[in-house]
Amino acid sequence: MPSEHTYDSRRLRQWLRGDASGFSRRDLLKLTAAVGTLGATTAAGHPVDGTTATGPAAGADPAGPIVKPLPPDKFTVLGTNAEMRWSAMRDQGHLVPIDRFFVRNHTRTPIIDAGYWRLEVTGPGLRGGPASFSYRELRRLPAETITVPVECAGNARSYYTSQQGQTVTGTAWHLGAVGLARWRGVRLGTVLRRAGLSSRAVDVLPVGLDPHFVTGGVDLGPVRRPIPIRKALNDVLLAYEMNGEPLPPDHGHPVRLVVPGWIGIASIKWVGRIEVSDQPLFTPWNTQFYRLFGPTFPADGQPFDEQVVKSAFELDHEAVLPAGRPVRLTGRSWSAHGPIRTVEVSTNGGATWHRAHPIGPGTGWQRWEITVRPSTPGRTELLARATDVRGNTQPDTATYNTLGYLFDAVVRHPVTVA
Ligand SMILES: Nc1nc2c(c(=O)[nH]1)N[C@H]1C(S)=C(S)[C@@H](COP(=O)(O)O)O[C@H]1N2
Ligand SMILES: [Mo]
Repeated sequence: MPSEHTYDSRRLRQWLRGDASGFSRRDLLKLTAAVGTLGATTAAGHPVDGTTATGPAAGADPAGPIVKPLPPDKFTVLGTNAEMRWSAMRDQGHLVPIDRFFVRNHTRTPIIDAGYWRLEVTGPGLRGGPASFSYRELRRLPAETITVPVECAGNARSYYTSQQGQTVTGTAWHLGAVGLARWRGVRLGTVLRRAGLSSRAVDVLPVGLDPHFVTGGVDLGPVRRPIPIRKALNDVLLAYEMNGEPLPPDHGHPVRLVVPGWIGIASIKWVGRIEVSDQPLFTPWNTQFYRLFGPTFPADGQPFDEQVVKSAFELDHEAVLPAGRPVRLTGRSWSAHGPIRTVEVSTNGGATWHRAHPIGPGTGWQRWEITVRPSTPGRTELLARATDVRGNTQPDTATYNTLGYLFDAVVRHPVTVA
């Protein structure tokens, strides 16, 4: 079995030769000519799309793109998306509660009745014809529970601009486009095997039932991004519960994918169809978006799937800390590659660093705390830098890419000591 990276490079060569299924290089060039831009949203986070309701997804129409309440002490709304405010996580437990979990919608949350919903599994990567599963049938298959984060590839994107002075397109997230939940569901591999998986299967394409994504007047179809069969059979879950509750509408009701360690776009919500191919698949979500473009990357962009290491204080920007008194700072660090080993904190813009104390067992989603005594009144910056057990750490500068993905640098968190 080739590694994912080798597979991605081979798939890219095939795509460049025009050997593509689903979304060809010619399609992309036509689209780029028509749209003239690669961003899905403007820097201010406003979608540049119109939305069309299609198919079984179009039920009762909620007032806005997101159904659940978005109180301002828990969320910052960015276009069709809502970012978690990290101050809302202070002294919360290990999980991010649903009432503060971020939402990333390309268009809007569809209302889907689980009683009528079906999962269709189709394509030449199956031995026989298509298979179909009802919600009840899925729930009767062997269940598994995993506790993993979902994190947008563009989380922390705004710091490319505010810290590095670089122009990027896409939703201007701070650090709140991430959340850890306990997901329960059935393994994708179990469902694919029951559907009659063939040894010729190469890619698995989950397709969302939300409205088509339309940008610059071009209909890009339903939100969908292929997953190589090796990953699909390894640890991917078709989840129907989140933190012990039925999956809420905004997070993919009735069923979504959860793809551990990979960027959020892999975890397709409201999945209605899964196509199993016998050749590499292409969609705008693995050619035009969610690729690394920029001076240090190949001209046609570098594919990527995995998340990086980040840290956040459970504190608002511009918070005021009392001078000369002990202040307990809390935060969390996370890595897709293993447990967090150390977290260092600086309260003077990086001049000196101190070890934070872990709260709870060492995992890839680590709570921590540190008591500091800021003395000099005035503005300063808090910094937190995590390192995981494999030695992955947070650099001072993130590698620039035009779409602003994978910002892993240490974030400079502005506060005032008074
Ligand atoms: N069908 C569908 N799936 C989707 C999306 C979407 O817009 N439509 N957004 C993706 C992106 S970019 C992210 S980061 C995650 C966000 O999951 P959440 O909204 O549950 O936090 O869902 C992914 N799955
Ligand atoms: Mo995302």
